[in-house]
Amino acid sequence: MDRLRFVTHNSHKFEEARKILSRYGLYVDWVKLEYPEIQADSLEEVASYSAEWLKGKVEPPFFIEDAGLFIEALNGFPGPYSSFVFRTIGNPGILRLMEGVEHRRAVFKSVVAVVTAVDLPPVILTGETPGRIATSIRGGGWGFDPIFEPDEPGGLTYGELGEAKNQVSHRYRALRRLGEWAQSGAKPY
Ligand code: ITT
Repeated sequence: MDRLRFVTHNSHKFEEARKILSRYGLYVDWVKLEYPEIQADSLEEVASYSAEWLKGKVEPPFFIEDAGLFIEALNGFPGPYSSFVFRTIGNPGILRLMEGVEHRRAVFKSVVAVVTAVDLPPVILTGETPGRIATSIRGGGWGFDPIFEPDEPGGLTYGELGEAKNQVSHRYRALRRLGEWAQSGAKPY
């Protein structure tokens, strides 16, 4: 496999995935399509359902990716509801919820569901980047980038990291598994 489709309506996600997977010799075609996302407690469930729904509509091999920001002090909120929360209260709203909160640990998760054939279940690959919620909006980027500080390299938000985000991000950690799998021809782990 040296070419596959990424179904997403988010151009930032596509651009990051394109760059990450090119390191593994994988070429990614963008299918800009909206698909239904169920409400569930885990990103894995949401991604599996969406991948099944897309079978027969998009030609395999293709993948989708569902991401979420899980904030410890908020018991994992917004998690699978990250998209809705970003659209409604946004970064200023998250920072307001975290006002005066000392414990700022959070993890950004990525779940990739790969469909290689319509008669096979999607392969689920996950990636996690631990970090913390910044106390102010810092740097550019998109989405939660300016408020999430990954532990590595430390002290900088995704937004301040710029291109270096793709060396440590949750998306990189999930997609490198896809890249290594495609390169080796072995079963994904
Ligand atoms: P899809 O079409 O691929 O579903 P989406 O924008 O709905 O694109 P997700 O549901 O995966 O993406 O992401 C949930 C929210 O988390 C979304 O609103 C983004 O703003 C945010 N997000 C996801 N990945 C991010 C990243 O790498 N940096 C900053 N914010 C991110």
